[in-house]
Amino acid sequence: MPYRLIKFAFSKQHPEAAFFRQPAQIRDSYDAVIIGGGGHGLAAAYYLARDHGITNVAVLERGYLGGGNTGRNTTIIRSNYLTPEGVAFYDASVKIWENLSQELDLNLFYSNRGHFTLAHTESAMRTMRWRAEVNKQMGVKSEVLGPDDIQQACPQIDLSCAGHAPILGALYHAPGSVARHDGVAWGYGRAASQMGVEIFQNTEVTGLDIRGGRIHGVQTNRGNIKTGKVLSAVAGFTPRITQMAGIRTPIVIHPLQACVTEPMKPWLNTILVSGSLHVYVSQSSRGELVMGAALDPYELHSTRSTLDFVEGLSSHILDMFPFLSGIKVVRQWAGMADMTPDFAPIMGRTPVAGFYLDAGWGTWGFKATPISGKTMAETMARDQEPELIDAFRLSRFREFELTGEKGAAAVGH
Ligand code: FAD
Ligand code: PYC
Repeated sequence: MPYRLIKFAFSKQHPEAAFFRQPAQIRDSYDAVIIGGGGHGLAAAYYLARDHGITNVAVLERGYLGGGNTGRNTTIIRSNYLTPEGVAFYDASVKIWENLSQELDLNLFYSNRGHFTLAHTESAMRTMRWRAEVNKQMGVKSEVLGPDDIQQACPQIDLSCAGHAPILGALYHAPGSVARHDGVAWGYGRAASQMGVEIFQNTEVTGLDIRGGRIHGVQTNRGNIKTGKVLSAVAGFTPRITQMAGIRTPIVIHPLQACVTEPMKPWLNTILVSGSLHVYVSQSSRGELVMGAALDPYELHSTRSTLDFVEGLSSHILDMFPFLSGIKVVRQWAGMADMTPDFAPIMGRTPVAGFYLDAGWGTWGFKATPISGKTMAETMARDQEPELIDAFRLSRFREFELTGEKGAAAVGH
């Protein structure tokens, strides 16, 4: 071990700046309180400060930053959605992602790989053509490719999938990328903190002070805070917070599991998703294969992992890549996905004045982190949603105006 490191460890002075300020005391009041220190909550805090000059903000996180779905996801970033509203929204996010490392001055390992959604049936091919056309109309690079192109991009794949489900083609989306998930939370947190935002970990919101149809503050395990603006950005915990607010949403929570293998030499340059086999895979910068599958099929507020999941996933991955049979899965985990009936998020104002909701991110919200932070900050600052998120308003459910993204939101739905 280098002498300098030993000296540093035993020194009483550790000059490295903390990643972000952690004030010992929570103040009695703030201009805005954000519940949830995941990517979305921290990004909203950052854009509130950067774009709207609102810096008297507290972010309250019941655990540690990025410890929710932000630090549990498989980091796929893309904008090849099905509805024009979805494509425009996620494309705006991709554009921010492209320069986010520079903006936050932190290497987020943003890595452009290209994204293949494999089609094994004629009806899946039809959806791919549909998505490609919508994407092209919106200026987003997506096209339908045939089996030869897939084989060329990924020579290791068995296109017959062990004869179970031969691959007929794919939707190829050149902007498809991956990034380092926890870095995103830390990057936004640090940048927000540098502008004056206060971040409190181990601080849980336990109640909301709502009187006369308006928010007046929050109760926490560390005392009460007065504020006229509250954002709930708590993903899998959303039903608990909306219950405190007396608001009904159609969100239900399902576990979503994922796993990684031991590291291998780089061989997979692209992101591959198979809707029919219900699996997806990419290779991380550390060489691990990052893999996931469809949602667990029942509602559950839990982050437990199951053997069923790795068994099912492994058998389908081996259909595509039989040569992986000797490779070990070294870690698995789960998050709580806040699912909406139309697979689109819920963003904006609510029936409680000053209480804003950023939820319904299910299996698809990591890629939206930058644009959701930006648009929710604007909504809070102006008390009015930007047009970009109009299709995601809560009232769409009672208006029967759903934003149907089921065919594009993730795998195997
Ligand atoms: P979170 O990161 O969950 O943050 C919410 C925070 O709120 C948590 O830290 C929680 O502790 C805190 N909190 C909750 N209640 C309270 C309270 N009462 N008081 C204070 N704090 C509270 N999306 C993609 O785009 N691409 C993918 O490849 C992808 N893969 C996924 C794979 C898995 C296995 C999972 C689980 C999800 C995946 N997602 C993916 C979805 C994505 O992870 C989420 O939609 C996104 O991370 C949500 O971010 P968030 O900041 O809203 O929520
Ligand atoms: O949103 O692309 C996605 C995704 C893939 C797996 C989970 N979410």
